[in-house]
Amino acid sequence: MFEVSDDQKSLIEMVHDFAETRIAPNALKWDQEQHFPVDVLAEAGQLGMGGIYVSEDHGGSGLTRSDAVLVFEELAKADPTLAAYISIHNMVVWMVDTFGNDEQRAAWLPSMTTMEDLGSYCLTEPGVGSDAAALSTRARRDGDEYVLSGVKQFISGAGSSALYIVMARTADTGSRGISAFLVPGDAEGLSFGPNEKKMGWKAQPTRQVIMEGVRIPAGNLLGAEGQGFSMAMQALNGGRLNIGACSLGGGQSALEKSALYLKERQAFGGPLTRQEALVFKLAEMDMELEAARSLLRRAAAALDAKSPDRVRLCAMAKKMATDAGFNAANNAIQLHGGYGYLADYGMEKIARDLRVHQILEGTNEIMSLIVGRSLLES
Ligand code: FAD
Ligand code: 2MC
Repeated sequence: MFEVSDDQKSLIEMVHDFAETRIAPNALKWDQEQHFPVDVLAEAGQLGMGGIYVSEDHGGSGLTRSDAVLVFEELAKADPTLAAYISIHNMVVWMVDTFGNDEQRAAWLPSMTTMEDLGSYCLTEPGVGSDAAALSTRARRDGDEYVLSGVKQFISGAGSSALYIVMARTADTGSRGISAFLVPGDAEGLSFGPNEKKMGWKAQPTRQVIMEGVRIPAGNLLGAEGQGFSMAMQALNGGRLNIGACSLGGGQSALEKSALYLKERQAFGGPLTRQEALVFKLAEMDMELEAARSLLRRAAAALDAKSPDRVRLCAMAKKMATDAGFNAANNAIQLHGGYGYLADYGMEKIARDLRVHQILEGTNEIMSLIVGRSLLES
């Protein structure tokens, strides 16, 4: 189950070559300049990364979740920020492919699988994050249109995306009163807040999405009324795996750079690798990452197989992988001493980027809530 097949090795090699040449050399600059490289995303799209698990019939790559986590780990070794945005885009594209009708697929998939058009996933609101089923954005049916009003908070890619999947309330019946809508970026009444100033993820925009009487055709409803929460959660299961994979990629890169650094750095009459305490620290980072990787691949296989325990496993894997990745990056700063704190060495960027993975796509406390609830279910 945990062996990487020959096809997967070729996939990793392809992603590695792209990430090493097109992302890694620029990642620090994009972070410092807060530049969202949409041209490089379009190149990723040309290589099939805009619709990783969209069926080939609809212009996707037709890969599995088990393949996808390999792709995201490899991309994140070069830049967790860009890798994570590509994951969010894939959540959106997957929702259109899985829950959309022929017309919706034809309208959006050709330009989104190539990443000429980008997507944003809009669940969180200023007053509602973890308790997502309490959202209050409204969608009111008016003839053959819906009218959307409300504000979405922390939306990744907002302002640059062509398509916003917006979860909005169509009935006051809790999670079952939520529907999902395809809102084009140029819809009248749609506007965006300023780009948030953040600790990390600086190379992708995070903005409010503001809807003031946005009118969209009734045909832009995704699936049926009342199915929006379920569809949004299903998309998050895979998103959580990918975010975990991005943390493993960032953490692995921090570990490898730390091992090289300790070999080179001289102190007390020799390289720092002579200090067993530091080698033990490397070993601990390696063990935590490897354990989380095993769990993540198990969870990805469960999602591919639609196993009954997939939600629990995806939640477990998200928490363990994002914790392991952040701990590795934080330890890497320590192992680099003062240089770890300098931007040019890249360690502090990895830690800043991975920190938010413990918060978004469901906080790690919410992951514990999901796992805990599953334990108590009879
Ligand atoms: P809250 O829900 O207010 O939580 C505050 C604290 O309380 C947290 O520590 C939380 O774990 C804890 N807590 C809450 N409830 C419980 C409980 N029942 N038990 C134990 N602890 C609890 N959202 C989108 O929809 N789309 C995006 O593209 C997107 N991108 C993001 C990008 C960034 C950079 C950031 C920072 C966030 C993004 N988010 C996005 C939002 C993100 O998913 C939320 O921030 C997250 O779900 C937490 O919600 P909150 O911030 O409202 O925190
Ligand atoms: N997969 C499939 N279905 C799910 C699911 C999942 N992961 N989680 C919940 N559901 C279903 C659940 O089965 C139930 O279905 P039904 O109505 O048929 O019984 C329904 O959704 C409601 O679930 P709950 O009864 O568990 O609802 P509750 O409100 O108690 O808890 C909770 C839901 C806390 C698990 C959910 O709100 C949650 O995951 N919160 C975290 C929010 C989050 O992850 N936000 C991320 C935003 S995106 C982001 O950050 C990005 C960077 C893109």
